[in-house]
Formats: sequence, structure tokens, C-alpha cells
Amino acid sequence: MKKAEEGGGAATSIPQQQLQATPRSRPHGGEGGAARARGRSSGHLVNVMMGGWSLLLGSLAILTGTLAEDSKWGGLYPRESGSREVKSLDGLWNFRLAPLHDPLKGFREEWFLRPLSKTGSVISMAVPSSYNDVTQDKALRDHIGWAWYDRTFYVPLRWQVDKQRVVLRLGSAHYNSIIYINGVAVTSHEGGHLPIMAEISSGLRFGKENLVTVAINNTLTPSTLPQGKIIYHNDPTKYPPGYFEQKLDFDFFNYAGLHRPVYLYTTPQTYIDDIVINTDIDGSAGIINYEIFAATTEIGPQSEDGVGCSVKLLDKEGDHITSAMGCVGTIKISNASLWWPYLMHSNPGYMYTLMVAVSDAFGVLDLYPQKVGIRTLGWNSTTLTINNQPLYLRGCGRHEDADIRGKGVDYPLIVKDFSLLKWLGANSFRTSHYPYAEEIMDMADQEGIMIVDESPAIGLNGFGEELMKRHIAVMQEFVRRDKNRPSVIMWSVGNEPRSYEPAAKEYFSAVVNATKEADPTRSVTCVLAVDKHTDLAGSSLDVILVNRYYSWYSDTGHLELIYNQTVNEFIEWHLLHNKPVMISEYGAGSIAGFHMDPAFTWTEEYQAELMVENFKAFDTLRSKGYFIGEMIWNFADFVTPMEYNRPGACMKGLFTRARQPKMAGHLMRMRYWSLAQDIHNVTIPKGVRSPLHIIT
Ligand code: BDP
Repeated sequence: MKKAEEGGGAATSIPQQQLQATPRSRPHGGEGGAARARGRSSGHLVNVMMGGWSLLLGSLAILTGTLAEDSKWGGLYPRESGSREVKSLDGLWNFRLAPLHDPLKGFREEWFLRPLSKTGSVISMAVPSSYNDVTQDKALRDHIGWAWYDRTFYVPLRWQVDKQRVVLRLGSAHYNSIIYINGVAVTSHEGGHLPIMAEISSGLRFGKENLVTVAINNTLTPSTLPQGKIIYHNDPTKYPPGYFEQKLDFDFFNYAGLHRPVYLYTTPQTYIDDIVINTDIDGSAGIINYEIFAATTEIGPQSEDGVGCSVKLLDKEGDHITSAMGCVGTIKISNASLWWPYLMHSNPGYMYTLMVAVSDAFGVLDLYPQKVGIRTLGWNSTTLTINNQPLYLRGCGRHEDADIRGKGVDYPLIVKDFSLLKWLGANSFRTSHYPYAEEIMDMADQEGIMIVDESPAIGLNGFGEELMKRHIAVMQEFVRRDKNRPSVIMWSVGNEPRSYEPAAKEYFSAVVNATKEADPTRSVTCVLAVDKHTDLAGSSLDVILVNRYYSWYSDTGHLELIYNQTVNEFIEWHLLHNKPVMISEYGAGSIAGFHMDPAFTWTEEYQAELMVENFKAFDTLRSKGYFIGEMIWNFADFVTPMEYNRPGACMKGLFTRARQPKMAGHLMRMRYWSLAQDIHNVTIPKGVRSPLHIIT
């Protein structure tokens, strides 16, 4: 077995049996992975799915059936260490759409058995990226159903010689996916926005060329998250035979594809499967509680001796601070550097590295560098706190959305967006309306930007048992992925559900409780939009977030009504629930460069004046002591499905889709820096000025 070069010295020993029986650990097959997957073979999948378009939806149920298996994986991002190698599979893949009216052709003809280029024509497709906008092809942009990706790759012979486990990890694939290695299905996953993993060691040809194939289906149904519906049009006087369309219950474009990086990574046969970090503070001391979940394959560990854990804590510069033994432990650091939000401290986003080691008597087996931000969160009926200081959230709702790449991870865009958030003086955003890429979340941790972490449950209705099970499974996967992130201060189980439906009460109580069970350290919310007297979800939440579009979707044009309507609305929500309240969406559409004076809907002036009226209301509400934040809709303009009432995009951005500030961006900059000065005594940078000096 490969021995790691650096480590935590002799480890405290834990018995072999306990290692195998650790609650989160389970044996993964050196022989197991792909071999087991062969049992639920693609052949079965194809048989059930064959038989026409109507069975496309039936196939989703089959995929759901396998979710339980792949969702048990630990939540660790692929990172290099002294014991792990990471190999990127990003780049240009081969790609083909399944025909719209023969969606199961790829399964029937077993496209996964050979390179796609041998079963028909292919185009090059960028990974990561949405596939919709990268060509001139309308069929590609508007596709509904299966799409196929493949590429070849090599794995070094030395991985086999060193007896490494090899794991394939896709950051996300929207929506359902089946992954094949060398023609064998190794895993399937339901849901975009969260990772997919499979141990593939036994299915690989070491030192030789291998083939990875991914089939993805973007169809949304009433039991997917988010929901959608396939509508069949049967009137032969209006529609050709077999005509159908995808209806969505949300207003952003349903981009699809391999949206996030694809990695292969190695671990030893005895490896760190998961790490759970919880932090606390005691005066000036910081406390890190950690729990390490080790796992082993059927062919590991390589030694009869006990296997145990140890950790080394490094500061931001990489200097060693302290070490500890044991798979469960507590580290106390005097005069700790805490994780603080941006503009709340001169050194925001401070993170230590916990170098976690699993060792046996001969030395270190596996190492994983886990980032740790020390901070506490608290909440009561009026306040949300971080490190015992009250919080006021200054932020926005956002989307993963940009030209060409759609929802594909793009590093220049990530840097630009965080630069703009800091330019604004914002301290937070909501991952509206789905879990964002881990690469974005890393940046939030590092920059001290707080996150309301939202699930993909947008606009839910019809609160049945099947949906609830799916929703709870998604929350558990989501918590597993983001649990150790200091930036995540709250879970949002969804956005704008039809929470007046009678079943909503029990439904949200169950989903919120399951989320709290998975993570008792963070508050849980759901973004509400229905009338407060008909809503049935609010009573289950810790914090009440509400979206309100006064003078846009109601009383359009009547800016003078905003102040009273907003103030009354939020006072009432607080009185009703005796919980902290905040506005999670407000705003107006504006077309960059469109001006009218006096202000008119869709002009930059109207958007800005609407914001000013809202600010007056927020200041009144702030003085009441239970209004804990404001988030505008939206950070940047983003693409919607085709509609007659919007010019191809939701234009409520502070920035254009190309990330250039509108008048609203400059105004928000003035607002957020002024709030930061008022609350945290920061100095407003030169050049921050209101574009509305004429009207304010
Ligand atoms: C809200 C939704 C958001 C929309 C926004 C709008 O939460 O996703 O984009 O309305 O209509 O209801 O602009």
C-alpha cells in the first residue's frame, strides 16, 4: 500500500471492527463498486425503459430507486494530499442528443458500450458547461429528454500497483443521470446541483484507455425538485402528432448538462470517508469539535494492526498550531482567529486547515486537508447572531447564469461575481434557487460572504408523500455536502411554495425537522410569498424570509405605496410568528440604458426609485429590532424561458448579464456601504456615491 509522506505521527488505535462499523462508513468494493453496479445492470434499465416516449418518465422512477445507494457517500470534495491524487476530466467531450421522438434510442442501441463517435455523429461539448447555448442549434437549446456525453481517459498503472481506490466524481449533472465506465453502469443520480460519485476501481483498465459515458435527462415532473410537467398536445388541427412541451414552475431557463467539474481521485483502501466539524468560542479561545469517519474496502486495510485517526491544525499561513489524536476530538485554541463576515472584521473569512490523518502502526494511510472557520451561530425571536454579534444581512438573490456557458462553472465569472459583491459592500447572498457549485461556495468561505443555502425546491405544490421523501433526501445530501462551510449560516428548504395548500403544514414541519436532524447547528428557513394569514409553513421555521414586489407585481407604478405596505407587511409577519424577519426578494425590472424622467416601469430610474422607497421602509423596520436583513432580486439579469412579458431575461439585476452596473448597482453600493458604516463603523471607499442625488 502507498504510504503517505507526511502525517500525524502514531495514531490512537481503534479496533478494526469499529472502523468497519463506523455509522457513516461502509465497505466499498475494490471488487465491489462496478461489479455491484453490474447487478442493477443497464440491461434492466433499458428493458424497462424501452417502449416509447411515455416510458421516459417511468425511467425516472428507476433512477430514484438507486438514489439511496449513491447518496450515502461522504461529502468530501476531491482534494490532493500526501495520499491522494486528483485528475481532472474537464475539457471537450463527445456529445449527442437522443432524438426528441425516440428518447430511448441510446439505451436500445446501447450507445454506452462503445465510443459515441462509433454509433453516430457527435459534436464537441465543453465540460463544465450547460449544453444549451454553446452552438447555433435551436434543437440543442430547447432539447427535452436524454443527452449523451462521453470521453476517453487514461489511468496510470501505478494506481493499480499502489492498490489505490479510484473514485469518479461529477460536481453535478442536471437532472437525472446514469454514468457508465467502459460500458458498465456504475451509478445513477436524481437531481442536478449536487455531486454524483462512484468508486470505479474494479471497472478500470489501468495503464490503458478507458471510456466514461454519461446519459442525462433534463425532464422535470411533479415529483422532481424543481417540479415541472410534460404537456402533450393532442389537437391534430393545431399540433403535429406526438407534440409535447416542458412546463416549468419557475422563471429561470432550465439549463442542462455537466455543469460542474468532473474528477477522478484516488484514496488508499482505508480512507477518510467524511469529516464533521463543529466550532464554538469560549472568550477569546476557539473550539473545534471534529469527527472523522474512516472506511475501508473489502481488500483493506493492509495491516492487522489497529487503525486510528489524528489531526494537525495549521493556521492560514500553513504553520503548525497543535495536534490531537482520535477519530472524535476537541481542539481548543487560545486567542483564535475567528471566521467573520466581510466588513464585520478587518480579517474576514479566516480559515484554519485541519490536516486529518488515518494511520496504522506502520504510518499514515490517508490524509485530507479540511478547511475550518471557527464561528458560532445563534438565533432567537428577534435576532440572528454570528460570534454573539447581531447580524444584518445586506445581499441579493442570485443565479448561476451567464452567456454561452449557462450554468457551467467558470472561474473568471466566480472571481468577477465576488469582486462585484465586495464592490457593493454586500455581506451575503442566497443560493436562489438550488445548491451552487462547490467552487463558488469555497470562494464564499474564503471571502467571508454569508450564504443562505437553498435547496432546489422552488414553487412547490401538491405536497405528497413521494415529494416529501425526495425533498428530505435532497436536504440530507445537501447538508452532507455543505455542512463544514463557515459561510453557510442558514438552510432554506425552498422558495415560494404554495404554502396555503392544506398539506403544506405537515410537509414543511417534516422537511424542516429532517434538516435540523441532519444539522442542528444552523437555523432553517423557507422563503415565503403567499399571504401571511394563509401560509402554513412559517410556524415550522426559525427565521421568516418573505419575497414582496410592491409597485411591481402589485400596484404597478405606485411607488408612493411601497413604504406603508412594506412596513405593515413585516410588522405583521413578526407579530404572527414572533421570529426574526427579513425581505429576501424585492425589486423591479430595468433595461440597461433605458431612461425616462419622471420614472416609468422598465427604466433604470424606476428600478432605482423603487429601491429608495424600499430602503426607507427597511430603515423603519430595522429600528424595531427584529428585521434582520434585505436581499434584492437580483444580482444580475438572467435568462428565462421564452415569454411574451419579458425580453428573454429577468431584468431585475443590479448588473447586466455581462456584469456591468446599472444605476441600481451604483445605488445599492451606496446603500450597502452606508449600512456597513452605520453598523460596523467601516470607512466608505472613495467614489461610492448615489446616482440618485437628484431625487434623494
Ligand atoms: C419571485 C421568484 C424569482 C423570480 C421573481 C421574478 O422567487 O425566482 O425571478 O419572482 O418574477 O417570485 O422576477
